[in-house]
Amino acid sequence: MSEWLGLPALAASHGGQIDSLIGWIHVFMAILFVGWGGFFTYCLIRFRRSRQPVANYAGVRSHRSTWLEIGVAVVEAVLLFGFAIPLWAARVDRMPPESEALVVQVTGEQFAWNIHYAGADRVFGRTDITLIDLQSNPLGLDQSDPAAKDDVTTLNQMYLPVNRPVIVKLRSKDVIHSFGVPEFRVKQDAIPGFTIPIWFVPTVTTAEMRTRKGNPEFQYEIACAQLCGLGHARMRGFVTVQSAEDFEKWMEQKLLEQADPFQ
Ligand SMILES: [Cu+2]
Repeated sequence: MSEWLGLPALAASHGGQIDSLIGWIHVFMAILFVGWGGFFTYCLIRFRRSRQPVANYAGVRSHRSTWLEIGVAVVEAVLLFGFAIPLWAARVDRMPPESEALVVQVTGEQFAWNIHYAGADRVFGRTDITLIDLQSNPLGLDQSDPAAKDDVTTLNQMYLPVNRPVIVKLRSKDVIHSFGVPEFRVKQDAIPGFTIPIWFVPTVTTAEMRTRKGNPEFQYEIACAQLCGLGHARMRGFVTVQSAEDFEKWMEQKLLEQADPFQ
C-alpha cells in the first residue's frame, strides 16, 4: 500500500505499522468522503427549490442519521483505540533497554544537527554551556571528563549500524526543531530544556537503498520539520546506515581523527 500512497521508501522495522495506519485512514476517509458526498448530492436534488418551495419546519423524524453518526464515531474509535494508541504506546512506552541499543544524542541548533556518541564506555561526557564554542566545540563537551575521552561528535553526519535498535535523545540549544527522517518513519520535535527519546531500528543500509533506488547519490536525510528560523531550509543532516562492522570501523577512524585532527 505504501507505494500506492506515494510514501517514501521504508527503512525501519516499525514503519510497516505506520504505513498500514496511514493506509487504513485513507480507506476510512474515502468511505466517509463517498458517503457524505453522496448524502450531500442527494440533499441538493431531493430538497431543491422547485420540489420544496416551502421550508419544512419539522425536520427529520427518522433516526437513521443518528445511527449513521454513531457508525462514523465507531469507525473513528476503532482507528484511535485499535491502531493509533497501540502504535503510539509501542513507540513511547516500549523503548528497548539502553544496553541493547545504540544511544545517540542529537542536539538541534540554528541551523545544524550535532550528533554525539558516547563511545565504548557508553557514558556521555559532561557538557557545559560555558564551554560551547560554535566552531571548535558546539556541544560544550568537557574534555577533562574521563567519560568524554572516547566520545565522538559530528556535525550533520549521523552514522548508524543496520538492524540494531537506535535510541535518539533529542535536545535543542535554541528554538524548537524537529528531527524527521521519512524513510525511518520518525518525526519528533526537539524542545529546548527537554531531552526527548525516540527509537527505531534501521533495516536497510544506505548502500542497499542506493541499489534498490538505482540512485548512487541517495542519502537518508534528517530534515528539520519545524520552521525554526531563516536558515530552516538548509538545516539538513545525513544518515549513513552501515553494517555493524563498518560502523565500528567508522567510530574508530573518527576517534583517531579527533585525537589528531591533522593526521
Ligand atoms: Cu530547525
